[in-house]
Amino acid sequence: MCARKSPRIMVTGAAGQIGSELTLALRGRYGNENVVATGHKTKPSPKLRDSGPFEFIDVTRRESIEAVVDKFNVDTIYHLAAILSAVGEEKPHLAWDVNMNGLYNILEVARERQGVRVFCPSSIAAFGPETPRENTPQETVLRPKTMYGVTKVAGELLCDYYFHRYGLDVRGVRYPGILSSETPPGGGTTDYACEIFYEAIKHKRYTCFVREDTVLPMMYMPDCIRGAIELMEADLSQLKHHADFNLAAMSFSAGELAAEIKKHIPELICEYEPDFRQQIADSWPRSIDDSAAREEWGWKPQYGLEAMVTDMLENLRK
Ligand code: AKB
Repeated sequence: MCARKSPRIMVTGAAGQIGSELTLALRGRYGNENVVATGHKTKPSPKLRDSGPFEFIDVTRRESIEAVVDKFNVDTIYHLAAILSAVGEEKPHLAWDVNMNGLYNILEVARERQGVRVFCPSSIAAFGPETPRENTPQETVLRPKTMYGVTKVAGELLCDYYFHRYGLDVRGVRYPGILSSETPPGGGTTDYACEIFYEAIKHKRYTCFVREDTVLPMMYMPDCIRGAIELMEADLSQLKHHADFNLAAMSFSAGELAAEIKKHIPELICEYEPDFRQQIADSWPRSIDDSAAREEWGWKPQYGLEAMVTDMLENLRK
């Protein structure tokens, strides 16, 4: 029996919250030398830098993507480089440039080389205030009110266009807020759910920038990574959707999260001072129907609130 050829992977945004852990998981699965991590300005952690190739690129410049894809003979791109919702509201032009022109360049580089596959995450930010907020369906109103959300909807449509028009195998999920202990998130609305852990351990006090009763869908990093890899390994012929799979794991309010952490750190004091991010959070779903992902490629989350909090605190204390 001949061994299956390992994919040759490039990860953009590899120094970011998801990228840093996804790159290591991909290297563990497919071999260190088969996964090239790329970043823009953020310096890679020693773990990332020393475990395999790392290159600096700017996704808004197509030549810089092409150089790495050709140098490493890349056949699969996990495109994570993006500006998130909160920074996107402060810098909407930058968000459009990085998220839209960056994605367009990635898709064009993949199209021109034929056979290059792409993973591009979307987000719950693709939804808006007119979308049903409970158990948000796969097929529903997509009228986001943030620039980040606009780029996510347009990105989903662009990816689907490339699939139907050029046969490009491009896949993606609508991620909820992601919780992780390795690299802090930056510039998102769901960042409070990570920040509270760091502050609870360091200062036993946290001022949360959304109201206590704010409920959002969330996911723990091991599920987030498994979701990306499982979708990319799924049989294409089984997929009816491509770049827009709803994906869910758990939903909780900021107050419920603080209460769960307090079970481990009883001295924790959490206060609530909502800022401009409250309005963004209020425009997003509270829970997600991910039955299409379950049916088409067998998605099943493993972590709920309790298990995630226990594991996060254990990792952060290490
Ligand atoms: C953000 O808060 O902007 C992101 C997201 C939900 O896509 N974490």
